[in-house]
Amino acid sequence: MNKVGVIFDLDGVIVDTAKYHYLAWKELADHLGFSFTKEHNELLKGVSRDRSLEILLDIGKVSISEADKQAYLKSKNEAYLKYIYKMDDGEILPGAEALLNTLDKLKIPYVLGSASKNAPLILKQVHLIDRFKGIIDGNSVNKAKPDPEVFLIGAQTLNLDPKNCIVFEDAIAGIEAANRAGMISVGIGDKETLSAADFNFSDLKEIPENFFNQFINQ
Ligand code: B16
Ligand code: MG
Repeated sequence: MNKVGVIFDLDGVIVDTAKYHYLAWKELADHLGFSFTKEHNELLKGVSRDRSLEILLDIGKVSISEADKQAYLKSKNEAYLKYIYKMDDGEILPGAEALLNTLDKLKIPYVLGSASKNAPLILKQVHLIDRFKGIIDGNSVNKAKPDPEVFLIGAQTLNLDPKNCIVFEDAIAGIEAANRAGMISVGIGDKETLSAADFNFSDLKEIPENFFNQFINQ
């Protein structure tokens, strides 16, 4: 029996929702009167919603009350959801479905480990929700990545030792979380940016089917 399992990050690995986060955060920055660029948006990848707002306010050098923060978190999410409701299967990133098919064939179980509180909705929109053995998301954790909590709950859901879990991640904070959890980390995206990962691929299409052979039946 296989002793390994996989934990997938969502944004940047299975789908690209960063572009919608960008549009929604930009709307808020415009409202607050400062510019928020795509480069700024890079800083928010893999970061929790609350922390993203803190970073955005730092960029604009804006200080607001706790009540306003809560109101802006709500309005930003409402703006973001307008884009999410328009998503469909066409937005699944190249190679993702083929990789899930490979894992099914190899009988390697997989769960989601995302910072997003919208993860179940996004997976529903792209019709992938029924494929995952479990969804661990921003609603399931107390501590955001780079804390390993989300992935450690993922290992429990898979009923596997952390060292036998392979994490696919596109964000520095996510790779750090996987490494701190004692898991096998796979960086998806820029190799230099994700140099702390155990393995690197520019996208999921690049992963050869025999990649998993080194971990199974050992
Ligand atoms: P939400 P991931 C993360 O998703 C995004 O990369 C990050 O930009 C976002 O702030 C975070 O989810 C929270 O998302 O506002 O939907 O709860 O990469 O961990 O799948
Ligand atoms: Mg991500």
